[in-house]
Amino acid sequence: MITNTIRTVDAEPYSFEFDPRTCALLIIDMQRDFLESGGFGEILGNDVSQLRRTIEPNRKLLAAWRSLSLQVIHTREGHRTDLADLPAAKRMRGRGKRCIGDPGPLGRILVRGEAGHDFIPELYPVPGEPIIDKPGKGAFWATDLHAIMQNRGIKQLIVTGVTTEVCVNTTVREANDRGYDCLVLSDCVGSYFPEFHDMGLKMIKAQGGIFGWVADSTKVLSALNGGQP
Ligand code: TIU
Repeated sequence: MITNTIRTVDAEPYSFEFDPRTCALLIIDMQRDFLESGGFGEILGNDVSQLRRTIEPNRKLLAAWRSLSLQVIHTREGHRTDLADLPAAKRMRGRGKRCIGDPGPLGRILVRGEAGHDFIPELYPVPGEPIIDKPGKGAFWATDLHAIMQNRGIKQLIVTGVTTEVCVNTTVREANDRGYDCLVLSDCVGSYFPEFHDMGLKMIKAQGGIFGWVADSTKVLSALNGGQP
């Protein structure tokens, strides 16, 4: 049974305090298209193994969060089967042989309902955890995330998922401008580019936490456990 006791996470640039009842775990785009061979990420020329180190810390954190019946929200990047919500600019970007909507080893690339669009099995949502289907990089744009957060009394987010400098950073910036606090977990977010990952985290916590806070998941687990590791 979780209480309204304020928890304190040892974070940068300073401690992150949260009320577990009004702080949701937001897991961004842990989809087969980004984390498995044959998906969108690999088709763009990336090494998906760079992202797979995030799976185990996310799995542990999600298990702890669920065991306390705290709020979890999952997001997925993808498009309608008719691609009516896919801007031509996004489709053509990269000038690759295969584009979003084309067939690939995991089905049509980044299209809703296809195998690659689905969540990785290790972090599959359970009933009661909202799934936000987003057509863009940010989780607030063209989605009902803000309404769901308001309806559920969510004031703060602990953010994990992929990729650090693309969908995670875009979402944190969107959340910041809507008045939400974000704590981003360094071991639970990942990029295909280690240097972008490092800089993506620095951009969040610089200037007194211009967009939010950064810590690793062990610090959150310890805060949930009353300060014990
Ligand atoms: N390409 C890349 O790094 N990311 C994306 O396209 N989407 C997300 O970050 N989810």
